[in-house]
Amino acid sequence: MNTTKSSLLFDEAKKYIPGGVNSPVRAFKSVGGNPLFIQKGIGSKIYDVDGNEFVEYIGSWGPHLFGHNPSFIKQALLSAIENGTSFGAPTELEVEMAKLIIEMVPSVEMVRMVNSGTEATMSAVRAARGFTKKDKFIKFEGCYHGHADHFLIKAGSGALTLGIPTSPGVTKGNAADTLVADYNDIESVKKLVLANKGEIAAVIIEPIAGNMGVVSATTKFLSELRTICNEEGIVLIFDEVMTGFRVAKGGAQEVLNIKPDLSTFGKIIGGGLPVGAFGGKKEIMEMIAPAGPVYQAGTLSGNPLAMAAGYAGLKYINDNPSVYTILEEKAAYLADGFKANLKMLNKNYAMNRVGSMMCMFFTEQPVNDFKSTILSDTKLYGRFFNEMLRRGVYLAPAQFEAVFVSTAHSREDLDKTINAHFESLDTILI
Ligand code: KE4
Repeated sequence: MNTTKSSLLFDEAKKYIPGGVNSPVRAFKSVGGNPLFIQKGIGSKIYDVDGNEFVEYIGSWGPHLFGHNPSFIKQALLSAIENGTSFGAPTELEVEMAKLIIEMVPSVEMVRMVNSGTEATMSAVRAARGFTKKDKFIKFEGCYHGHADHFLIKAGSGALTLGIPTSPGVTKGNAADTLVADYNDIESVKKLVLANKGEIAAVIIEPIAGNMGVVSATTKFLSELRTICNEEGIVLIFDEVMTGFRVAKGGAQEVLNIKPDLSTFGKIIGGGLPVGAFGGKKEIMEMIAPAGPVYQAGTLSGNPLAMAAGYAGLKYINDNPSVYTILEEKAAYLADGFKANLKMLNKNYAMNRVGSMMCMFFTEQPVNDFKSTILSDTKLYGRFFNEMLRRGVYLAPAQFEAVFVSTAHSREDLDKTINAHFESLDTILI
């Protein structure tokens, strides 16, 4: 596979951009080799600057539920741009977008648009602190909520992949209000609540974690968490930046049937443009300026282009809920193919899947929390990733991420991936 142009571009990029990339996980650091510079994406395929074609499963880390550049999102953007790009003033589409999110996610009574998942989660925690007048909050080891200082404590995704769970630059003061519990372990939550009685504003959790690979919280754990939050006056925040509109129309909270007080969104609601959102109970959201005293703002929040792309995607989902049946069929077919391969290779690697997001771990133990996920052999994952790349399949360049199946992945794409999966494992497991 010729990757000359990508290598030259990467050498140049490293002179001007930290690590040559604008987000760490793109740098292929944990899988080895150099990142590929992408020229374009169409449907289930991406093409790099050397002309290589890949069936890809990153989907821009989640936004592309319908594959790259679906016509209805592209058309929405082309017509929106005729009116300009951004006004810094309210527009009708922002109202329609808020109404649609509220219609699709019953726990959301009010919503504020922002420009990234990080902005959504940091704003949700601030809203909870303003509402409860308490400072501390609980997160879970292995969950990633973006790069705001107080989240970079035992985080997931890139922070985990790069082995820097607690980042330099995060002050002791900031970290002091962040309490870290163990995912799917209600006793660890109870201990923190007891030790910090009356001081905890919020619990934030990925109800289906996608940043330590894919690991779902159990409904038992979440319902016990819900009860504790009710009893203690703690705001329960579901970080659905990845799972929102991914695993179901109503997100993970629909699949797991637990109602949070606040939810955060991103990725799919932007259709590939920078968008995040946080929303939930009216009494909490009305704390947000200018309705209330909790300040939160953003120059490009709700901007017309991002709203056009995001609204087109959400409206398509709302009008075609069969999207999730299609995604389930495709993802199940892929997972079954992987499982058949593992059987033939006499390997019992853990595989977790919820709808169209899944992860295969290089450990034969079940993976249901952070402690089990880090048993994965990340070096072997790196070799697997590169073998798949050589065979024209582009997976996440890190073990602690998710594979995203889109409606654009054809049976041919899936068969190609299943064959490449067998050959790649057969090659590295000799
Ligand atoms: P952004 O600030 O990157 O838009 O969103 C942060 C975020 C918050 N919450 C969850 C559950 C998330 O998954 C994310 C971001 N996801 C990672 C992928 N694992 C982004 C990829 C990257 O950092 O480049």
